Order: sequence, then structure tokens, then C-alpha cells
Amino acid sequence: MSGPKIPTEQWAQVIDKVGGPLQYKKIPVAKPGPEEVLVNIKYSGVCHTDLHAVNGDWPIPTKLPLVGGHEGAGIVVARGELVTDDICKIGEAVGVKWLNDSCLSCTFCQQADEPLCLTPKLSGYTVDGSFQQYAIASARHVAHIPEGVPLDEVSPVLCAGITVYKGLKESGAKPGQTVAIVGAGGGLGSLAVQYAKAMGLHSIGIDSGEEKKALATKLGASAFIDFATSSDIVKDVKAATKDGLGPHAVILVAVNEKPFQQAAEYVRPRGTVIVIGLPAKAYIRAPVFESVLKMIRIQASYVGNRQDSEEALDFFARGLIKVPFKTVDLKDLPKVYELMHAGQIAGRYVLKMPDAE
Ligand code: 8ID
Ligand code: ZN
Repeated sequence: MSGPKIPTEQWAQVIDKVGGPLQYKKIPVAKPGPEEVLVNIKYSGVCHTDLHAVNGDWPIPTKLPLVGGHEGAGIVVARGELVTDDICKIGEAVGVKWLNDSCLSCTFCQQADEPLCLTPKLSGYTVDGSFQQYAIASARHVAHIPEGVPLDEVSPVLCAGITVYKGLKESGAKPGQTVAIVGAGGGLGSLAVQYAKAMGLHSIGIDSGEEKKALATKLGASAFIDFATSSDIVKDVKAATKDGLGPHAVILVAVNEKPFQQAAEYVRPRGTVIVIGLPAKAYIRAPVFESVLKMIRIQASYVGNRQDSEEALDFFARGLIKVPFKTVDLKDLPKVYELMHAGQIAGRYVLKMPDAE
């Protein structure tokens, strides 16, 4: 299948070892395998997961050298011989997500629990991701971006949006109920506040600083609690709910262990704590006595399957989600990591590839 002319070399951000440094350099453009597509990435969001990967925060090692990134939005420019038009077309706008590929045959894939696949490929972690101009992804796993959607603004939906939308669904919170979003001013949190609103939920934002407070409030949080200045988070979160009994669900998207050890104390009886954030070496903790007497549920949630991805993108295409983002060039990724490490990013940073208009 012929498509646009593809260069043999491209710009990428690469690390050779855990801890970096990042090297902005030219590397070869890979060729798609039989069931893969080559995507000319135009924009890529930067997720805190990418920084965890550089820092070697998690027990699973990354591939090395590694091109990070898993919120890549671009155009399909080549495909393998087994990819037909009904799977993915040349010229189509697609997203390269965290789940780059799954086997589609294991017991979990068969039940549409693709994130639980026993042999997954993870973009920007076990395979090269979207911090390069041309990325490879499984044709059956790329997200199909609806027509007319801006590729810069939509890129953070490809991980942050899908993940929080899935987490909110898993929480079982119903329209009219209240969820607490812990990390509400960050990349995932700022989208969680909006998906919650679009799903008919009230939300309480928890994060720190005036900028994040203003952002969470503007995006729809009905209350904001500053974790750095509150003298009693548990009391303040409960007090922010109408009847003082606490939120029906808590969505944990912070990158700090402490809130993972507090949420069970303020979630409402029969409520659900959804664990999404992945701070290094952290443990979830809950008091047994109170948890039993309140019959609470603690559940983890991990990205989303292809259906969740389509639904999360559809919310965006309908104008229900506005991504708060700033754009910088691919070469400026180190600056983004610095700000992220310092907790100074309200919303998301999006990288612009050298050939994006
Ligand atoms: O599938 C998954 N489970 C999944 C998918 C995508 C991302 C998990 N993640 C993980 C990332 O690896 C990361 O650990 O979710 C976490 C959040 O990612 P992010 O939204 O990209 O990070 P961010 O933009 O840095 O936002 C984190 C926010 O948490 C706040 C910070 O101020 C920041 O705004 N925060 C912190 I640090 N401590 C807090 C606390 N004690 C807190 N907010 C409330 N209370
Ligand atoms: Zn991510």
C-alpha cells in the first residue's frame, strides 16, 4: 500500500539508561510489521508515567534505549500487509496509546480486559513511544480520532482522558453523587473533574496552590481543598459534601503516597476508592475497623480498553472536555520533566513535533 513519502531518519527524545539524560537526536524510522501501522506523530502529551519510566520508579524495567511517550496523536502513513481499510486507513488520524498492543487471545483479552493482557506491549515503556516523529503501533489498538478534532488538544485524552473516564466508570458513582478527585490540578485530575461533570457527578478537587485551585474550579469542581494548607483533610473532605458523610467515590490520581492512606477514612459508607496514581514504592493503607463498618470498596483501575478509548474520545468530540494544555517543541521535553518533578504543571504539556503545523 503506497502512502506519503517517509524519511529514513527522524527526530526523537531518547534515553540510554535509567535516570537519563534525555538525548534529542536523529534515529532511524522503523518499518511496521504485518499487523502494525506507522504513525506520523504530530503532537504528544507528556504524562507523569513518562517521568516514572525515566526515573525507573516501578518494578518492571523499561526497554533501553527508550523513546518515551504514550499520548501520541498523528496520521497513519504506512501499514503492514495484513492491515486492511476496515482496521485502519492510510491518512487516518489515530492515537498511539499506552496499550500499544495486546494479544487479543488470552483469557483477559477475550473478555475485553485488554489492559490485563498477559503479553502486552506498552508505548514508551516496553516499546518505543510517541516522543518521536514516526511511531509504530498495533493497527488493532490505535485509537481512532474523530474527524475535525484538533490533534494537539486531543493528545492528552489518549492516556489521561481514557484512564480517568474508565476509573469513574469503575467507581460506580451515579449521576447526582459526589466524587473526590485527588490530584485535581494535574494532567489526569484536570480531565477527571470534567469527565465527572459530563457524567452528572459533583466533584471535590484536592490539590495545592492558587493556580490549580482556579483551574479545578473553572473546570467544574464544586469545592477545592488544598492538601498543603488543610490541617485536617479527612474533616474538610467530608464537610465539602452536602450531608457531611463524605464522597461516594474517591479517584486517586496523585503522585504521593499519603492520600492513598487517607482516602478510606473520608469515603462515604458503601463508597469506593479508585486507585489510579502510581507513586514509586507506595502502599495503599486503610483502617480495618472503619473500612468494615463502612463497607467500603477499594479498587484499582488501569488505563482502558478499546471501547473505553472510543467513548472517552467521543466525550471530547462532543465538546464536553476542554484540555487545559500548553504546547512546547519536542526538543524542550527536559523542561517539561523539570516542571512536572516540581509539581508545577497545572493541566498538561503537549509536545509539538518538528513537522507539525
Ligand atoms: O492506568 C493508570 N492507573 C494510570 C494511567 C496514567 C497515569 C496511572 N497514571 C499515573 C501516573 O503514572 C502518575 O503516577 O497517575 C499519576 C498521575 O499522573 P499525571 O496526572 O500525569 O501527574 P501530574 O500531572 O503530575 O499530576 C499529579 C497531581 O497530584 C498532585 C500534584 O500537585 C499534581 O497536580 N498531588 C500530589 I504530588 N500530592 C497530592 C496530595 N497529597 C496531590 N494532590 C492531592 N493530594
Ligand atoms: Zn499516561
